Amino acid sequence: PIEVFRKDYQPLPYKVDTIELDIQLEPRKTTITTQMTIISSSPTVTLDGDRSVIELQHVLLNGTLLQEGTDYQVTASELTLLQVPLHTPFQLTIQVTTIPEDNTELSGLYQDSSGMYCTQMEAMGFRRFTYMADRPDQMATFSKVRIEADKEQYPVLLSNGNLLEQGSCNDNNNRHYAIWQDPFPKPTYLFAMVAGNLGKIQDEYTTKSGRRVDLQIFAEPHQTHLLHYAMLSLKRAMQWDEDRYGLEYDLDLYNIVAVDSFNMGAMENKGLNVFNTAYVLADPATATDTDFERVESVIGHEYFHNWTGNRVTCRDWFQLTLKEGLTVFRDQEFSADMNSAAVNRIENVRALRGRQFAEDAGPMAHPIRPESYISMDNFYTATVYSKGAEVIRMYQTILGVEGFNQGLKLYLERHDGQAVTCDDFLQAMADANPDIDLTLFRRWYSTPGTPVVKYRGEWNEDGTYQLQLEQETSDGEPLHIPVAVGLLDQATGEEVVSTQVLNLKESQQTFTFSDLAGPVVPSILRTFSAPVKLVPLEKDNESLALAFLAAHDTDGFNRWEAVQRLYTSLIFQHLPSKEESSSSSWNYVEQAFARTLDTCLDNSDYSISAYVLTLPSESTLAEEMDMIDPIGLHQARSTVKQQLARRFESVLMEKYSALTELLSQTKELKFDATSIGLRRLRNVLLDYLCSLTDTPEERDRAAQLAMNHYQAATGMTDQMAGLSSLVSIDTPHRQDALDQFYQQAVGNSLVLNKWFTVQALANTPNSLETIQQLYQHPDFTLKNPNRVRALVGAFTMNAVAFHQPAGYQFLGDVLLAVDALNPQLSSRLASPLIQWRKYVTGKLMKEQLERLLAQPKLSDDLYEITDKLA
Ligand code: B3K
Ligand code: ZN
Repeated sequence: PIEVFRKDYQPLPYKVDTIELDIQLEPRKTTITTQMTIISSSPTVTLDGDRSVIELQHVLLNGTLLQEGTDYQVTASELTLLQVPLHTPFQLTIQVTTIPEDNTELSGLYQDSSGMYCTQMEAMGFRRFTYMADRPDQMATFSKVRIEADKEQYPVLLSNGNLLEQGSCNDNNNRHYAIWQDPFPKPTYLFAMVAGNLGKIQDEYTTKSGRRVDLQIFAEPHQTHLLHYAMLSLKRAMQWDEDRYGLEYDLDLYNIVAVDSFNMGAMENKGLNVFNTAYVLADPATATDTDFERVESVIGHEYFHNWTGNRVTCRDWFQLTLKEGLTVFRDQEFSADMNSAAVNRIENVRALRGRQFAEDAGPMAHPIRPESYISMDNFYTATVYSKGAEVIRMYQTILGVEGFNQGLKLYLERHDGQAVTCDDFLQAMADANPDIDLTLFRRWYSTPGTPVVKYRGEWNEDGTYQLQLEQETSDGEPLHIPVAVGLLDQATGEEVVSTQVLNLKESQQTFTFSDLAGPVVPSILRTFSAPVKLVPLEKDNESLALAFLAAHDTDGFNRWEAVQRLYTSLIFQHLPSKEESSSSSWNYVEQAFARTLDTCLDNSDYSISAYVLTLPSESTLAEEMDMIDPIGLHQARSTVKQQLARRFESVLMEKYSALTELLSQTKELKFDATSIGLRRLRNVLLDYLCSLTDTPEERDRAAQLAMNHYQAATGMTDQMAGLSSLVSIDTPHRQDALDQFYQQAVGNSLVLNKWFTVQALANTPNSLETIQQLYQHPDFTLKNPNRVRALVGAFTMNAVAFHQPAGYQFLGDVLLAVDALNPQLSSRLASPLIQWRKYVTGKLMKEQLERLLAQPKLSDDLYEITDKLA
C-alpha cells in the first residue's frame, strides 16, 4: 500500500479541457469510449485507471491508433502516454470494457440489487470506470455523455446537467440512448450516470431570479409513493439557501435517484444526486421521526453541496473538510431553522461526542485536514465531517453571523469554478472581516485531538468576577477557542451577564467581569461554542454548580448539559471499580429529574425534556473514562436507569398516560416539531418503565405495556419504541411481535433492516446467539451495506453481545467476509475496535486486529485501519 502526503501536492502538467463519453451497456460487457481534449506542458501524460476492473481496448491520439510499449504503457493503476504534442490541444480517444455486474465494491459503475446501473465516483471511483486524471483539481466540461442500453430493461437513462436528446437506436430497435450535457466544468468525482427501470415523482421550483427548475426524484417503481417527503425537503432546502445565503440553483433540472446498495448516505453529483434509499424514502408507516429528520438533512446537505463543493471544490482530497465541514454546518443550520435549534444542537453534540471524540482519542486521530492517507475513503470521518462543521461554526461564533455570511459570500465569488484549499477559505473569512485576527485560528486545521478547557472562577467583594481559563491541546500550543459565557446570580438564579464570547488564545487567560451585585455562577461553553472537553480546575463544588445550572440556566443547551454531567457522575459511582457512592449525587439527579418530569407537559419543548431525561449513551460515557470496562459500564448505566424508574414509577406512568391522551387527540400522524417531541418524550418514559423487570409481576407489566404500545402505534416511531422495549423482556409476546413485524416488512427492504437492528440491539443474555442466527437468515446479505450495518453495525453497539471473546471473534469473521466484497464497508465496520487500548478486554480486541493483519489478501482500506490500530 502507498501512503500519499499532503505536502507532496503537485499541479498536473496537463489539462483535460472537455470530455465526451459514450457508454454502451450490455449484459456483462459495458463499453466506455472517452474522447478528451488535452493540452500538455509535458511530453508524457499519465492517466489513472484501475486495471483490475477496466480492460483497455485501444488508444487513439488525434485519430491515430497508438501502440502499447512504444506509444504508451499500462500498469495496474496508470496509463502513460509517452509522446504527446506539447502546448497544442490534442484529441485522445480511449476505449475500455468493464463488467459492472461484478463490481461488489460499489465504487465506479455497478449494478444495484434491483438491477439498475449506477455510479459512485467520489473519491476515486472514476478510475474504475475509465482512464482519466482522477483528481478534484482537474475540472473538465462533460460536453456530451451518450448512454445506450436496452429499452425495456433500462427505460430511464440519466447523467449530469441537461438532457440534449434521446431516442431509439437506428440499427437496433430494442435499444435506445440519451445524450446529456453539463455546462459546468467539474472534476471526475462529480460525474454520475444511472440506467434503470425507475418510477419518479416530479415537481418544480422557481428561483428568486425566475429560473424554473424541474425537480425529479426516481426510485424503483413500487417505491415512488415514499418520495414525497424528500421532494418537500428539497424545495425547503432550495428556498432556505436563497433566504439565508442568497444562493440559487443553476441548472434547469435537478434529479435525485434512490439506490438500495450504497456505501454512504448520498452523493452530490452535479444535477444528479444519488441517494441511499435509507435517506430518501420515508412515509409514516415505514419511517421513524428520526428517519424523517435524516431525510430532510441529507437532502439539504447534498443540495447545499451544489455551491459548497460543486461550484467551488477541493484542490486535493486532503482539503475534504473544505466542502464537507462547511456543508454539514449548512445542513445543521437548515435543520435548526426547520425544526428546533436547541434540539438540533443537542443532537449534533451527542453525535459528535459519541463518535468523533473517540476517533480523536484513538490511533486514527487526525486533524480535520489530514496529512496523509493510504485509502482516501477511510478519511470520510466524523473528524472531517462533524468536527469540521464545528470549526466552521466557530468562525461564525467569532465573526458573528453577519461577518460569517460576508466571508462566505466573498469565498464563493472569489473562487467560483475553482478547486481550492482550506487556506483559501480562511483567507476569504479574514479578508471579509479585517478587524478580526484569524491567524491563530488556522491551527484548527492542523491540530488533532480534543482540546481540554479548564476553568476556575473567583468572586471578589469589589463586585468583580474573574474567570480563569486554561487550555490543553495535543501539541501543547494554544488554539483560538471561542468560549461563550453567561453569568447567573447565585442568590436569585437570574442571568446577570448575558452570553458573550471570550476569545481564549493563550494557554492560560483570565477574564474579568465587573459591576456585579453579588456572587455568580458561570455558564460556560454555551451552545457548545467549541469542540472541546470542559472540566473544572476544582472538582469540589462541581455537582452543586451543575445542579444550579440544571435548574436556572437560560441556555437550553447548557441546562441539558448540566443534567448530563450529573447523570455521568452518578453512573460512574456505580461502576464495579468504585466502592463508594455519595448520596448527594443521587439527590442532585433526583431533583433535576423530578423537576423535568413534573414540568415536561407544561411547555411545548417536549424534545428538550426528552433529551434531559435521557441518560448519556454508553459511547459518550466511555469517552470520559481512562479505562473502559464495557460490561461494567453497561450495568452501571442500567442500574441508574432502573433506580430512576423505580423512584419515579408512578409519575412516569402518569405522564405516559397524559401523553398518550394528548397524542390520541389528533387522528392523523403529524411530523411537526411538537408532535415529534410528544412521541419522543413518551418513548423515553416507556423505556424507563420497561426497564423494571426484576420480578415476574414487573416483567408482565412491562411486557404488557410495551406490547400495547407496539400494537396501538400509529406510525413507525412508536412501533419501533414498543418493539425495542419488548425484545429486551423475557416474554412470549416478544416473538409474536417480531413475527408480526417481519410480515409487515415483506417487500420493504428498509423496514426489514429495522427488524434486524431491533434484535441486534436487544438487551438479553443470549443476544450474540440471536445475532449469529440472524447472520444466517435468508434475508441477510453481505452485498447490501444497509443490511450489513443494520445487523453487524448494531451488534457492535450492543455491549453485552459484542464485548466478549466470541463477540470479537464474530466481528473478525464478518470483517474478513465483507472485506473480500466491499473494502469501504469492512474498514468502517472495524471502527469499534479503534480504542482497544482503553478497554479492559483490549487484548482480545487486538487479537482480532492481528488476525486481520495476518491475512494475505486484506484490502488497502482495511489494512490502513487495522495497521494503525494494532
Ligand atoms: N460526498 C459524499 C461522500 C462520498 C464518499 C466516498 N467514499 C457524500 C456527502 O458527504 O455528501
Ligand atoms: Zn457532503
